[in-house]
Amino acid sequence: MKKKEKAKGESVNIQKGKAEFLMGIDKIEQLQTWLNEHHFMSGVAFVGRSNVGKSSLINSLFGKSTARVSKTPGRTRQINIFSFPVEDRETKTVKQYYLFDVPGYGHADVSKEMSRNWGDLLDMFFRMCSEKILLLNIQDARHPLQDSDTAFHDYIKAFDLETYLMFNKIDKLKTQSERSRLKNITPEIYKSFKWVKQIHFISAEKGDGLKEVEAALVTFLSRIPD
Ligand SMILES: Nc1nc2c(ncn2[C@@H]2O[C@H](COP(=O)(O)OP(=O)(O)OP(=O)(O)O)[C@@H](O)[C@H]2O)c(=O)[nH]1
Ligand SMILES: [Mg+2]
Repeated sequence: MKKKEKAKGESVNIQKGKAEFLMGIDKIEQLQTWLNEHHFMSGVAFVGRSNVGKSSLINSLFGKSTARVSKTPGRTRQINIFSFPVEDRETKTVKQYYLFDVPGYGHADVSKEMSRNWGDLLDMFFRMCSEKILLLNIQDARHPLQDSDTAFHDYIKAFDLETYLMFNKIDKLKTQSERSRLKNITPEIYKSFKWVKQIHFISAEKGDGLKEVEAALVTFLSRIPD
């Protein structure tokens, strides 16, 4: 039985290069309307500090040039919504899900007004998105648990969303001791952040750990009842 389940899990995958950009939303009212109209949506949201590699990870998982990768931090100023297909090669079915590229938090270089708007947007988003949304929190492997990361976790714990933590840019960890220092903090994270169900060590650029992330993502999605 176990073997059969595993085999099925392996036959499900994201269809590469088929994610479709639907819209970028930066106004609260527009977001509320969209969320109301898509009440039964399921999918995945990518959230993290500016410049940690959210858009790069999206591109690696869903196909090149799905999201725009920035040269300057804080470029993603709106919630970008995409749809993407997941195929089950065994049953030959394809299902559509939503993907949300959420503006980075903790960017110091923005005006008060803009950062208030971000806060309001995120509030609306997290209040209205359901347990059908998986939250992927991306952090920089070289700088884990920055103040804004812990502040973000403090903030989202009330929403009770299943969350997976991605430590990205592990290709930049050059020494064994840097790597083991990062691995050593994981028990503490599971203990302090109960909503974090998985931790992955990845490189969106070099590809490390991405197969496991894709498998975890499609497993989460295939568990959601229709
Ligand atoms: N070395 C390395 N660089 C990466 C990796 N992932 C992303 N980068 C680089 O980090 C920079 C920021 O990447 P983005 O994907 O735009 O980051 P983001 O989180 O979407 O940034 P904002 O949209 O501004 O919040 C780019 O220069 C990427 O090329 C990685 O795994 N390794
Ligand atoms: Mg981005």
